[in-house]
Amino acid sequence: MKIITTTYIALGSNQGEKMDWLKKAVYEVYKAIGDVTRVSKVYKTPAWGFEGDDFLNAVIEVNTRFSAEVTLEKLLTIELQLGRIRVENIGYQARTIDLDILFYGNETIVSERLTVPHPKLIERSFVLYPLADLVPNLIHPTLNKSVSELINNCKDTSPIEAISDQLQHKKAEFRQVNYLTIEGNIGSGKTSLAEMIAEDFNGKLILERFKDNPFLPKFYEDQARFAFPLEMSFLADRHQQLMDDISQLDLFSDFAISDYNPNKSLIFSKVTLQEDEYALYKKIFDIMYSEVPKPDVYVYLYQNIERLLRNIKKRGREYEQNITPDYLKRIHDGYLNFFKSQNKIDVKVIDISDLDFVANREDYLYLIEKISEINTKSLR
Ligand code: PH2
Ligand code: MG
Ligand code: MG
Repeated sequence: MKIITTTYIALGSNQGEKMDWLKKAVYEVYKAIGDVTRVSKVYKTPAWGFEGDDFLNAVIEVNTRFSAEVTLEKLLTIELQLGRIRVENIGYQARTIDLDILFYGNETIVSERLTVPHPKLIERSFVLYPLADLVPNLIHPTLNKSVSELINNCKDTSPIEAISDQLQHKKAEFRQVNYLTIEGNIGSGKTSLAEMIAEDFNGKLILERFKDNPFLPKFYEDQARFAFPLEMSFLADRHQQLMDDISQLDLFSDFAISDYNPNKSLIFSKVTLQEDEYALYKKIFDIMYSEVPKPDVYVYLYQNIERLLRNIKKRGREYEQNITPDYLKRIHDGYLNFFKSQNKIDVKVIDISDLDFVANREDYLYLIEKISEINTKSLR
């Protein structure tokens, strides 16, 4: 999972309802790129480098999981959405909205499409002043000067004045419960989603440890022979881990989020074990889990088999590559049957077959909203 990078983006408009364009841009950046954590004052500035209407300029701080290149791509899309028309080869033009990456973490990037930090940043007071509202002490990674120092060295003397109208920051909201579980079939993306939510909303992440289970590769080779030791081994591991994690819930996290639930053991065992083996297994399970805390909210991500297989291929764990569509189907049916047979836990199935919450932030925001709705209801 890509970690979050803080980027500073310059906004400029000198056409139409300029303030509205800036506000719309903040919202679109929030939806497509990441939380807009802080906003500068808005400045009125004369057109710099060409004859044209005055500008409104501002800078926003954005936390994003997208690379600088993808961020640029998404900014260009937003410019188009907000009615920007570009005519090639005639220099600067009036625009409803211009969105430029100033800094991206402390990276320096020089490619055909993109130069970061923005090469003209140091010449422009309409960029440096709003930037200094947010990060006066930020050091330019190649010039080794702070934004304040860059202002002192800047030769741009054009007038610049903050207006009274202001932008608002915009962050994703999430209604938490104490303990949330994200479940799903193999390759559904449950771990990615749990990681993203934990990171964005200060949750304690409880991830299934699966890589070090020595029976798993063997099981995918010979299911009949290795199903029972595999399930027993998962049972022991999950129990120990969950007891450790839950008992240590730290004071600094607001809630706990896991990418599995112990019941998963039953679901998989029902699929993989012989009937008599399963009966024995269930007995042990019930003894072990009678005291373990249950999640307040339990989400099941439903993904279609075709995309599960694609995801499994893409992440490339060797021992998973022989998983068959039929096995995935049986696991999925196993989950659904289990949910039907349970009246104690309240499971919410969310269909994600048309979503890509890693590539599209709007899909992620949709999921957050959905899960928050569940939280409200289940708390009533
Ligand atoms: N952007 C430009 C060229 N000139 N002048 C002002 N005042 N504000 C801008 O944002 C601006 C400009 C090219 O992007
Ligand atoms: Mg520009
Ligand atoms: Mg631009």
